[in-house]
Amino acid sequence: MLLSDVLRERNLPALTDRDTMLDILQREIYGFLPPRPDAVAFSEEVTIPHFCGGKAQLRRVTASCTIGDGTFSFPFFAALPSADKAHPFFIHINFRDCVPDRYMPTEELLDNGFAVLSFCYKDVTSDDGDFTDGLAGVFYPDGRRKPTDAGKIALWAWAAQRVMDWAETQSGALDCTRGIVCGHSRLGKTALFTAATDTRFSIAYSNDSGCAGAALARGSTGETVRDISRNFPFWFCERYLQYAGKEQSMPFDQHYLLASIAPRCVLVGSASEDAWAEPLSEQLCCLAAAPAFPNGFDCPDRQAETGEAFLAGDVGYHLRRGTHCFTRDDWHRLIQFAELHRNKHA
Ligand code: GTR
Repeated sequence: MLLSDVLRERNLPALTDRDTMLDILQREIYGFLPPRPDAVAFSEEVTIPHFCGGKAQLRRVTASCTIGDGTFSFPFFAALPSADKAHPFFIHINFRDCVPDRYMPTEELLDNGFAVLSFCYKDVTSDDGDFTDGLAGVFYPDGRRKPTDAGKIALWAWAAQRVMDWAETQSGALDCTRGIVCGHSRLGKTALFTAATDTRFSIAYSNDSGCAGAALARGSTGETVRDISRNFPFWFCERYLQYAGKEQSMPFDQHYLLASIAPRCVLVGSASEDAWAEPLSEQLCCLAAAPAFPNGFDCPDRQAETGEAFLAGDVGYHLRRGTHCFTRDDWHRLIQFAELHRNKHA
């Protein structure tokens, strides 16, 4: 089975320019990213001065954002290596606020020369239909949205961009030409949207993000637009819900999301037993987005075998053995990809 033949049968809308794709993605799927805050201030405390036996310092930072007459604060953590130089770094949008965490082997990431910034998405706004909670309540005081207003994914992405604002104030310790945003599953969708809408990120990594993330909707045998819009309508803008069961009429598909990250780099990770996120539709999405990137997708014209990784192009893909999870193997692929593409955008 040739990958290119399968892709042709999916009958996707053609790629277009980034501004147009971003406009469509925001209007039709995620809602428009809210504007930057009028001001953002940071306060920090060192929570563990000799983290991992002195390899790093662990700080808890609070970002306080002024938005019109309102304010919104949320915490994040920064594990900063002790070595006196500017490090590449991950901004990991996480399910929990633990450092380390079962999805985040912090010490190992430090050992590979990366700083690790992370926050818990629920500290930004709840993962449900309550739009009065947290950041949502600042933008929508009565909890009601217009059809193209931001859903929860766009609000979590907005917060990841505030962590990047802080990183830019740390020029001695962090190399902002090498900021990487990453996340798993719903937070993989969020990582892709974060980098698509903010060119400061040099790499985005989506792990098992699936439907409305890195998987094409047309022809998917995993989660469908109907499934996701029934179970998680609040992740999206209201207009997305009209496409349940009508994938063929969507004026976009998920390759627009990957292509909006170009000319920067994006890595997509799938897991062999994760049929819900659907590895084949994720790999096909990489192939469909490739023309937007200077160094495309360096992949043979066939489906990946379990354990394979195609990391040489600006779009990378890997297929890990196992189930839906953000594992050390996934992080190793991401580190490999980041090292290969380290001098691209400096
Ligand atoms: C599932 C959802 C997926 C994925 C996953 C997760 O229930 O259907 O789209 O986002 O949750 O985030 O763990």
